[in-house]
Amino acid sequence: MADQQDDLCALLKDSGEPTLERAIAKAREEVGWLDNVILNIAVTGETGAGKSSFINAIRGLQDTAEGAAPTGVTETTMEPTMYPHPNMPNVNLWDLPGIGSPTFKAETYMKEVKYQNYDFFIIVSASRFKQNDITLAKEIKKNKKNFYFVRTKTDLDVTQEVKKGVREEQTLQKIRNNCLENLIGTFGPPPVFLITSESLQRFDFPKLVNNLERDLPEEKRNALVMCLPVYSQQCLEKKYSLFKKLAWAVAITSGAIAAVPVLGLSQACDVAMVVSFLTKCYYSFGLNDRFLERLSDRVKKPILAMI
Ligand SMILES: Nc1nc2c(ncn2[C@@H]2O[C@H](COP(=O)(O)OP(=O)(O)O)[C@@H](O)[C@H]2O)c(=O)[nH]1
Ligand SMILES: [Mg+2]
Repeated sequence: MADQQDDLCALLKDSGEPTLERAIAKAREEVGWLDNVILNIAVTGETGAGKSSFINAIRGLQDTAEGAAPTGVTETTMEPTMYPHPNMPNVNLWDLPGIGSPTFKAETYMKEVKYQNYDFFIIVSASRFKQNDITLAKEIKKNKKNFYFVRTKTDLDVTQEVKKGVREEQTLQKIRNNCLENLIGTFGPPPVFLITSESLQRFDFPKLVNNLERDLPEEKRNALVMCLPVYSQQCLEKKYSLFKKLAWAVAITSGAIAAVPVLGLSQACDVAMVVSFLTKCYYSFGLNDRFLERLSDRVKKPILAMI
């Protein structure tokens, strides 16, 4: 009993609220979004630009994994294709056909792809951004949505230039200038993020995520942090603070439900909520077999030696 009292006091302290009622109300608000928040990310660009590879990387899937978006293929379906996140079914990545194809003319593109369904747009190119990309960005802006220019396959340029004796930093600066040349007159200096879907921790992907987090409302920002694969220590730390913040809320809410005086039901609710939360932690931190196997391959250590 004394232990329970101590636990309750600790939970109240974490909540920052003066009374249990207020703490429960706040906790309910905090966890309410967990199962309900919806995040729709649109990825658009020419065929071959690297849309499908980027979508797979964000979903933490290798291109050959079951359920991965097919890569290196000439697109035949000319309509938006939805790829739900494997661990967060309310987070969807949308592979959109490039602007300017006969079916998707620049003027009607936004309407055709049902722009209002997406939280933001990633405009992907493996080279310079072209007039169609600029037209699209203008349309997105006109419709009060955010867009981000993402330059893919940066790893290939860097490797090629290193062979000629050019340092990585110089190559990155050259690509950045090259991309900005086309865009700067139209948008001021728009952020362009240089990435490689082969390895998200390299180049500007962390910066892109910081920008997305800055622009998204809190619940969607949390969903983004939760769903991204662990690609860096900073990413791991963000996940850690998010789950830590949520842990007290889940503890209080599940405890409050357990106080409902309906025989049998209270415990069922309590356990289901805690299990659902722990399952989210498990996948978000990449503790499932598939992620551990990939990590083990990358660091060249057996799984048991990493734990
Ligand atoms: N090295 C490297 N290859 C990439 C990258 N992104 C895509 N690719 C490759 O480029 C080709 C086309 O990519 P894909 O994602 O299918 O392009 P999409 O047509 O825009 O969906 C595939 O063979 C990918 O493996 C990247 O960042 N780095
Ligand atoms: Mg594709």
